[in-house]
Amino acid sequence: MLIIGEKLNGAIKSVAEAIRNRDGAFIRGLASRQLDSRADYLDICSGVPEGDADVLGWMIDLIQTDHPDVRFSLDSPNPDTILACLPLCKNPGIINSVSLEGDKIEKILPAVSGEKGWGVIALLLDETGMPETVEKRMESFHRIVERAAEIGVSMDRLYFDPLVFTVATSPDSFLNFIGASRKIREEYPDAHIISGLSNISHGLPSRKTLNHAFLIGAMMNGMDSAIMDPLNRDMLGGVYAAEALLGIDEYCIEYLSAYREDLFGVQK
Ligand code: THG
Repeated sequence: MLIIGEKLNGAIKSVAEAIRNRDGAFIRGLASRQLDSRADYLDICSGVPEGDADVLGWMIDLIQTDHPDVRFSLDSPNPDTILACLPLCKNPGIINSVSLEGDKIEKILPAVSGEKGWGVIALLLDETGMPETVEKRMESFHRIVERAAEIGVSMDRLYFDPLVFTVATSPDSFLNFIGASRKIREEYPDAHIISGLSNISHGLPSRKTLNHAFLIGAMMNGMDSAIMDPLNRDMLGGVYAAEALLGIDEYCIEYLSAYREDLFGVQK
């Protein structure tokens, strides 16, 4: 499972404050802790419309100084921000995200087609707004696959986010998510499927309980990457446990090694 650490996001109050004060030590600490908890990529999102690219550029420089091998997930609604940050990254990362909304796909896919190693998260979203059915998601999926092929971005570089809404008001939310995941996997067995874990529980109490159930359920139905909090020990444990159950962690080697490193935070 590809783990994208979600913590460096201006939507989190303490991070917003650190960004406002340009508190480098706070940002560097969060980066190091997530990498120690086996995050493969660090999502960075400023959470502000003004000076978005400056904030991300500041974070990239800070974190790369400590961790020259770090890979970023550039998370911005503004394609120009993403394009401005791309050349600042020493290592190929992931773009978060494109969709069929606006001109993102047309701006970003051509720019990354020649950039070796860069991945792209593609939301299964079109001009008509949030998808309510599996069919709508699949329509977007096929259009994105086709456009990416024309531009020269291969399937293995795309991470499809089927989108999930809170189960508080969308009772079919999870079922639609896994419905789309399964169909994608039927058509392309190696396709990458990704999601954030927190939208499912919006407006409900004990969100981590639902997020955890979502993580396991989604993994059992083809999700192979997630934007998540690797510092949440239960959640990280869930990743390793699900991989062991799915038989993709042969002899539980990764599970055992994470346990030995005390990444699950349980008593030995
Ligand atoms: N898909 C894509 N990108 C995304 C999302 C997605 N980017 C944003 C979001 N969803 C994922 N990022 C976050 C970042 C922070 C939190 C939730 C989602 C958050 N974190 C809590 C905190 O740090 O305080 C802790 C949560 C926990 O302990 O589990 O709320 O869906 N493509």
